[in-house]
Amino acid sequence: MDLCWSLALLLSLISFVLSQTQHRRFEYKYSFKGPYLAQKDNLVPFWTYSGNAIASEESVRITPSLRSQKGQIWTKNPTNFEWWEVDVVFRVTGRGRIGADGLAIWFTDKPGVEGPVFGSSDQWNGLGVFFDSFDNDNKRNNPYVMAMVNDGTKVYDHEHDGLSQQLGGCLRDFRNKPFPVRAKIEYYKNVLTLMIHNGMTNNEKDYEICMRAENVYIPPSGYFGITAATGGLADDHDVLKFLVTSLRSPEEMAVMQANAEEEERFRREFQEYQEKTKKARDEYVAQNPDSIRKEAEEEYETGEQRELRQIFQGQGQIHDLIRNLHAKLDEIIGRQERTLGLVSAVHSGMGGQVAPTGQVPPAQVGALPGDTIRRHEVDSILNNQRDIVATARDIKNFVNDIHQKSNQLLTNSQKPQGSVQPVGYDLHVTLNEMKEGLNIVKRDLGTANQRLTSGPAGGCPPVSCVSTGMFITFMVIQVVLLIGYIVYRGSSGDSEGCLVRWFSSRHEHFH
Ligand SMILES: [Ca+2]
Ligand SMILES: [Ca+2]
Repeated sequence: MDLCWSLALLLSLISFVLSQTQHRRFEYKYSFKGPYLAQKDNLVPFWTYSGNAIASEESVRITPSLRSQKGQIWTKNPTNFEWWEVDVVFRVTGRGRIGADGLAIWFTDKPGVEGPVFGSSDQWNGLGVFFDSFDNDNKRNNPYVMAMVNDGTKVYDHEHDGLSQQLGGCLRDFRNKPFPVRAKIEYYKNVLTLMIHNGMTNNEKDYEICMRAENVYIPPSGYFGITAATGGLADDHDVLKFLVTSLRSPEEMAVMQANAEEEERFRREFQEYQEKTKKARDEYVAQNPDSIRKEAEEEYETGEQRELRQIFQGQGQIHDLIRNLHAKLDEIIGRQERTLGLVSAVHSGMGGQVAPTGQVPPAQVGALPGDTIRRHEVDSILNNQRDIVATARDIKNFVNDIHQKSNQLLTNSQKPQGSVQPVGYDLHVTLNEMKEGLNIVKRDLGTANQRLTSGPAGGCPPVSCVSTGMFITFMVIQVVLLIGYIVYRGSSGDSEGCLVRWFSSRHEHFH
């Protein structure tokens, strides 16, 4: 019986997981990407472009960076799937610190025509995702990315950058990035999600969520488009890739699989299309060998480009490190919260049992991890703090002293040279010092004298003292000897030098 239940549970779990996984298919008829984006007739397969847009092999320049330009590119056919994901890779570049006006990605019931909303017509029916470069309402909140749904009645509030009309959005600087910026828009089961890759790294996974909204209703079938406009200020708006993936729920897939021929036909067509494109590309290269050379040249970089690349690589590494740190910090915070939860659980358990209010908890509780700091620890911390405060005060006094002295020195050095004042001051100080020194000597002598008179020996200590009579006798003998020696050396000359030498040697000896 138990086995039956677990099996049933497992099966329901599997069916739940399956119901959540969507079937994805790349829709090449609603996409474009390089190389060989625009073919030799300058047309983009399955797309039409107009206005100031220019298609090249690598990208579609929706507007060049010239004033008052408008460009559009729209799919030729409406979609035959309800849910989808669009991945748009683009660059907005301009020489100005501020750019204008911006770029819009559309999904509407019919293709737009040239108009006031980022190059397309107003009062559309469907979704618009705007990359608004210019701050019209001067709220310092641009470049801004936002999504707006319109049922064909609303007029876009250009003056306030559509702030009150948006479904959601985020502040992102998408201009002048080292790598292309990417936007991923997913519309699945009436949930709209917008993810932005800010173009600071070359890592395709660096998407961040910009907005998400539920209960979003737009036409089930429509046209994809991308338009742009410039104003008084201008940017290049270049789209490198526009990739559409259809998303089908397992129920829809079940219906589709019943019609397996349809799927097989799509697969065959896509294969043929890829082969045809490759052939056309090869032909083009055969006719224009210069294009290959140009690509090879682009592999070389100038010193400036290299420096920039290195800076961005370094920045990318820092970015990665910060992200790792962030993850670790989150982990630590998680652990801490778990620990705190455990501790509070233990605490509340103990509190209920042994620590009634108003009573000192027993010592046992002190051993628990949730215990607070104890009295003697508090005392020791307080004592330490007092010591630190006292030391700090000493240091402060010392510093004040030094400050005063240095001030004195400074005032002295600032006084004009040649005046009598500094000399007088020095003299004064020296005199004072001498006076003080003399005082110290006097005091020391006084103390020594006192000690001698009050000492237990009374007079001379018995060993090292010589009586006055003995000393005088010794001196007399020495003088006599000295005179005798001088008389003796007088005849041989140079008595003076010898006398000095002898005297100094005696002197040392005496000491
Ligand atoms: Ca604007
Ligand atoms: Ca604004």
